[in-house]
Amino acid sequence: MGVKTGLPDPFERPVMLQNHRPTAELQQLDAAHHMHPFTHGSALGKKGARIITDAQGIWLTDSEGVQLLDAMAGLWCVNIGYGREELVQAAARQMRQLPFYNTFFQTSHVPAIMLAEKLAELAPGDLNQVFFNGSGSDGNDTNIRMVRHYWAAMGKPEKTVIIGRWNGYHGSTMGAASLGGMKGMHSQGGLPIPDIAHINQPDWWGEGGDMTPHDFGIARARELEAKIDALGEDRVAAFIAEPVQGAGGVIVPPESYWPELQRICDERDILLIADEVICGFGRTGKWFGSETMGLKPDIMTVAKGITSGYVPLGASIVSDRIADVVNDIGDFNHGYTYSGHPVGCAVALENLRLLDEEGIVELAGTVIAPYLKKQWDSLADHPLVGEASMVGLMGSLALTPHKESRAKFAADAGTVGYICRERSFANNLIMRHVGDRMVISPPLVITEGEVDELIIRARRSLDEALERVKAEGLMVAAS
Ligand code: PXG
Repeated sequence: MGVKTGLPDPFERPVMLQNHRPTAELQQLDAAHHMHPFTHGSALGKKGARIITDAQGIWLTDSEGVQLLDAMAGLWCVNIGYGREELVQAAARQMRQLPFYNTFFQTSHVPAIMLAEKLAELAPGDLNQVFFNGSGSDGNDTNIRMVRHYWAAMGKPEKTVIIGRWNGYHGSTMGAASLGGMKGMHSQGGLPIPDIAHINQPDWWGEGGDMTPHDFGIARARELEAKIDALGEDRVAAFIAEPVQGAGGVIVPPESYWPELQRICDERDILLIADEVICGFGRTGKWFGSETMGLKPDIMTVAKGITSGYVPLGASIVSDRIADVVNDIGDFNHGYTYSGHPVGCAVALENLRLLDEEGIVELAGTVIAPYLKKQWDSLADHPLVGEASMVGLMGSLALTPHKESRAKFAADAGTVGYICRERSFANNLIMRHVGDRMVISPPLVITEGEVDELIIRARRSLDEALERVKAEGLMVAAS
């Protein structure tokens, strides 16, 4: 029934295939009633969605009983892997005891208190106070309001502009999508909101031209300085960035980049918001991307890996410097019904306990990440691959028709990436494409044997994609 992986069967229990309607019927109902995010709905309706029914470890099973290697950890979030009964029990216990209570009107509850303490302990520096959100997007909306409120409380109400980066991703709400630099998102629904600005990303492979990576990293960081000068320092509240861009294609900045940005933020009194929604909780090989990349944020946005995706939860982890002012000035008129949801907090606590006590983050960073990097780097010799990058357990391949010149394809961006992604799905490997970059972010619990299997499937997918790209006459560089 399942596809042979060459590995021991990762399932400890039989795959349940009989508990749902036939695939075609499910696809029909999906097309009729379910609107998918970031999807051309009617095109998907014609093709039919792949329906996932079951998961264990790093393996998914679809409605036809086929096993897929999930090299994306769901959506960059299932850090602990699928099927951890301890998280199920934590949720069930909490639902029985206190399924919901709010934290608005001078009340609190044990899971929120314990999780806030744990996050303060894990987070670097003086990031000691926590505002709970439901997701990464509404976390970044919290941050917009909090930093503007902070500066107003400091007697500088004109410091409202927040600078983000083109091709950065911070979520899908009006505020978060405005902070992000996805032009396809800005073109729908009247974005960006006022007082948001953007600078260019540190993508040396794609945009570095003849510069060395070092010089390019410095130049891209200094765009922040130039933007602050152009806007006026007294207008700029904060700079927001992912320590390593995820949704933008796993863009690993040159080493010179973050130290220079940190210098600029410090010298110009600009708050630094690190969006750790993907990078947090072990993804980069340490607990937070800020540690891996050496930055000292004033606020960190976290979500996804905080619960390993088992239930939704997000948080803004805030420095004492900001939180003390916000707490003192009066009411902060902001919050969500599900801020600090007890079930989310209970699952997060159990998830963080396991990541910590089982040494999952430690092992991922010191053993699995170097092994994955070595194997992933071996794909750089493939004729379709220009650059292989990997930080911790997030990696990308830049596809190119001509390695030496780092050329882009003449075909529309994403045409070749999509072909490679289709071949990858055909080989039962979930590997995404972002334009013409292939990206992975497997669960932290992936084993060395499973890494080998991932690489075998990725290479096979690249081979098949190359064949098709050549056959369709697409192996042509843009002029
Ligand atoms: N910040 C970052 C850095 C993210 O990656 C968000 C904020 C928003 O989080 P929520 O929980 O509101 O989705 C994200 C989300 C993709 C993809 O295609 C990436 C995300 C979400 C959906 C798709 O890579 N990241």
